Amino acid sequence: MRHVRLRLVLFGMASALAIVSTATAADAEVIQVTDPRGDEPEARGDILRFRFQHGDWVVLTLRPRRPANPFTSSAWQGGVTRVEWQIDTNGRGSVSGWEYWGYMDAANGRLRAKVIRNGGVVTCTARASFPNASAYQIRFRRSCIGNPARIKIYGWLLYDTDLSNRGAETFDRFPDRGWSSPVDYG
Ligand SMILES: [Ca+2]
Ligand SMILES: [Ca+2]
Repeated sequence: MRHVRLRLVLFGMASALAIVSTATAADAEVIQVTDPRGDEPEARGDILRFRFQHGDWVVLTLRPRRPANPFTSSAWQGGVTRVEWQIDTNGRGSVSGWEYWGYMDAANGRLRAKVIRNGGVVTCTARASFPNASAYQIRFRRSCIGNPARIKIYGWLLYDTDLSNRGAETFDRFPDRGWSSPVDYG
């Protein structure tokens, strides 16, 4: 009897795991793209990979060649280091035709992130993080950008190499030109 119950528990766990992995695949389309190594010579400003996930939560992640801890590094905390993501939600994407943008920067030992509608209205405070001490990430609910069917994105990483010198920030764009492939809500 005890063994039967244990098997049922295990079976139940396996089913739950299967559902979780199916749900993850079905709920969000994800694209992962590489960015050229060295198109920005400064390693801390050079994006190697970016990832967009479009489920009930939109999760935007990019990985630089050499991460700088945004909670502690002076380039983030004292400088103008930041990531910006331009977001097209209506598919009419001329590069200037974005409907929303999001950013991540840092000050006072904290990370900050917001989503803003073209025109300047803040629609959400996003959650910023530094996952695995290797990537910069923001996440926000899909409703912050009007629950679109698909999104396209481009953006950039600015890294402040000299806090005493205004304008001394690196620039790496992702993708290098135009928009990303569309990312459907799945
Ligand atoms: Ca790059
Ligand atoms: Ca690039």
